[in-house]
Amino acid sequence: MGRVTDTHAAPTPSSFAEEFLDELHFELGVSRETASPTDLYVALARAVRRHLVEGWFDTLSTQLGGDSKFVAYLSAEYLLGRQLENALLATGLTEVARDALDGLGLSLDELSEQEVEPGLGNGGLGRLAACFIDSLATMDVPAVGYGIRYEYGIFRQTFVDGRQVEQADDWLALGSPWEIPHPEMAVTVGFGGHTEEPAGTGEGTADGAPGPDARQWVPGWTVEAVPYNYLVPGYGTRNVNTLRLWSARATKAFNLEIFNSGDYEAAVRGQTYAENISKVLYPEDSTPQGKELRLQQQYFFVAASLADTIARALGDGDLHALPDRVVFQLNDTHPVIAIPEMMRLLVDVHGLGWDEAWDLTRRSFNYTCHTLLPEALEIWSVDLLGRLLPRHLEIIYRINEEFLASLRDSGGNELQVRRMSIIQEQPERAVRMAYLATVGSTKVNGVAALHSQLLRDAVLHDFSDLWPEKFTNVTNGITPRRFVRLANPGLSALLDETVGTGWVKDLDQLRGLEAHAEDPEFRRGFRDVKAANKQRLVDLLATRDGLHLPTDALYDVMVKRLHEYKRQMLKVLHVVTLYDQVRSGALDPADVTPRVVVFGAKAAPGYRMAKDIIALVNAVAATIDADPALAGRLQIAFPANYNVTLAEKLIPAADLSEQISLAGKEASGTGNMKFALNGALTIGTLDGANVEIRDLVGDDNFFLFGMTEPEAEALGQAGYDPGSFYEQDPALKSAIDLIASGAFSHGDPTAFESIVSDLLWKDRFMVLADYRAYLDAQSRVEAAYADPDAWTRSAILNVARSGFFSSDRSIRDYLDRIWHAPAVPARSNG
Ligand code: DL6
Repeated sequence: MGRVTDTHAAPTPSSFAEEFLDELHFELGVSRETASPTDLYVALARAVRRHLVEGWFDTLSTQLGGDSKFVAYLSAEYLLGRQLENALLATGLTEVARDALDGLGLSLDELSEQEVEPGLGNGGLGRLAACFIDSLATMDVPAVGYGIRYEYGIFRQTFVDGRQVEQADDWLALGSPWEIPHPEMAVTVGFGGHTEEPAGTGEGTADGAPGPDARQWVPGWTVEAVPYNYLVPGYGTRNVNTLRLWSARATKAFNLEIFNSGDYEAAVRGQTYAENISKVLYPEDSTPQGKELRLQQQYFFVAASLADTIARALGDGDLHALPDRVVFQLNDTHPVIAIPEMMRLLVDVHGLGWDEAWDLTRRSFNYTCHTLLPEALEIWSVDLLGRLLPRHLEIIYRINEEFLASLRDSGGNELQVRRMSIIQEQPERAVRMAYLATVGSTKVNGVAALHSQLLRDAVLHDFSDLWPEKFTNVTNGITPRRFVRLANPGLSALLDETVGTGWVKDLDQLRGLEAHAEDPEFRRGFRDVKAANKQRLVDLLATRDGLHLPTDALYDVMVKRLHEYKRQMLKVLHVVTLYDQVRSGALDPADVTPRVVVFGAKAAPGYRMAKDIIALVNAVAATIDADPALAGRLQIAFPANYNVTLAEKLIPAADLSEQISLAGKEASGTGNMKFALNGALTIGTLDGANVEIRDLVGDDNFFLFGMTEPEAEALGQAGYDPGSFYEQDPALKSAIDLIASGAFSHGDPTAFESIVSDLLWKDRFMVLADYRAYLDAQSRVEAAYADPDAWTRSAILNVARSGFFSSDRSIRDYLDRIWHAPAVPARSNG
């Protein structure tokens, strides 16, 4: 299903070819003969974008004309993936474009390969934001995604001697045909300076006098935030929403002043400093970066977005209508500085009284928490905050003072007051951003049922005792457009034939597949799709990474950021154990289920242990490759630079999805959903959304293992001793000893010492405690895989029962439980 965007005649291959050539000749200024593949891709992208613009104008005029409420989604990350195929799908132009290009002797598929994906996110959190804006557009919800246009996205990963080496992701080197810059709409953002008594600046008060609680912030320096619009087309609708990413530019006044003084070098330095703000994405996903620049980034995009939002929602209208016209969703703590910024705008700029402003602010904001790791809860030292955002710090102090006073008034004791204070005192005075978000929001949600429960019971437990009604859950979801319709055309065709085409917008319709799980003919078709997807992957990895892989094997896939809590190490120990057993003669290679273990993972550049684990995976891969005994039986494939584009090829080929984090550590996971929806069976712990996946797909169609969260917690409390697990399990001992012996490092026993000693003496995420259960579960996998019919039945049921994990459902839940913003379908003005 596409749409005819224009009121003009629907494009034909020949009219589209004309538009394409028009772009190439007149916009890019190159001839067909001299055009490079990139030129051709850019011209194609721009020709496709033309067909989004009219729907976008209609959406804007519909949404801005009425008195609808809109969602302002504030996220420091959007991991968008490639845009071209998605835009073609949304406009219904895929075949037209293909035919048009064919006619010119060009290939759509080849040109699509030219696109460099915008990697403006680290992992799950950023990809979730991308899925959400897709669903919001598809469901006609007035919404703007706000974020940062990083000049360099997530680093490109290469391996040198098996170790990760990072390269800058210069994704804008050849320009981006998808963005529309609006330098004329730049917003000025201040930093530093001091605060003082205001002198008659209350713009919002009738007489221009400052409001009663106002202070005047005199920033020390400013930058301009230039908006770049990205069009976000809905699927099967005229609606095209906006993603607005901000880019930093030095202010003209700033430059001019120094230029006039003749100090050109200083001018350039100043410009560089200002523009650094949107230069690079912080390559972290679960540890805070105590970097000033990071805080600058956060405030930069939040301040610009709030100014933009207020203008959009209210124009010159009444500020008191704010919560009825806009709802802000804080995607994790990165944008939480928006809360004091909103207070500053209302109190200092618009002259409202503090209480009134606080009421409006609290009613407008909501906060999503995405973590359970204490070290991932952002804090900012008051020193830094005071230096960079002095007025915001004052506001935070007052919010805290009033909050703590209310706690005391309602009988809270001093211990409780100290625990709940937004300001931590030790080891340094710092602002706890998750607490600020909780106090300043109407609703706080976790991202899977278990996660939301653990937020209530542990991470934010004092707050949930105080305000039980504030806490809710919205389980994450993924867009079926990108992750099934585009990524898995074979499965999509089978689904269309079997349940009709409505599933793309209403994923619950996949339930209709259940009846076919018993049909041998359907199973055969389903198996053929999987086999074709494996072939597609094998071909890709041969050209992309020079890997030679069999298709006739169990594809066992673990792709996600490299983090100890996700436990890639457990997977490594499984592979090492198989290798060890074959090597020692305990296992006949003929009894090993042919298996390709695929890893995909980036490690944060400063995360030593994660990088060591990457090196170990590559070392084990090389050793196994070199051993003829395992040829055709066991192989590790670790393609470098795992990203959205690669995920779209890997996930549809997978048989087994590895979701093996220590229970109680993965907030949700979204890869787990993508795999299930593409017919992979999960081997997993009761962690994050695995719990809901298992409930829905059925215990028989999921390989469960490992401790539960309470069991892991209890083991930790009792004093976890990994060494005792090592001593008691000969296979485990032998696998670890093999790594320690240098068998994977050319005899060098020191190469992986850090990993071995951490496992034996610390093992924070209890890899050793879950090892035996994991191996047993892998034996169950092998037994099940030996019966292709039963396996396929389970895989089909995974697909049929995963409709719940559509991000459309997540958005419906946000709308019902948090946002209360009705859909407003775009009206055609043509
Ligand atoms: O909610 C999206 C995604 C979850 O699926 C993952 O489980 C979780 O680890 C991830 N969280 C982060 C945390 N970043 N910070 N802070 O990336 O969110």
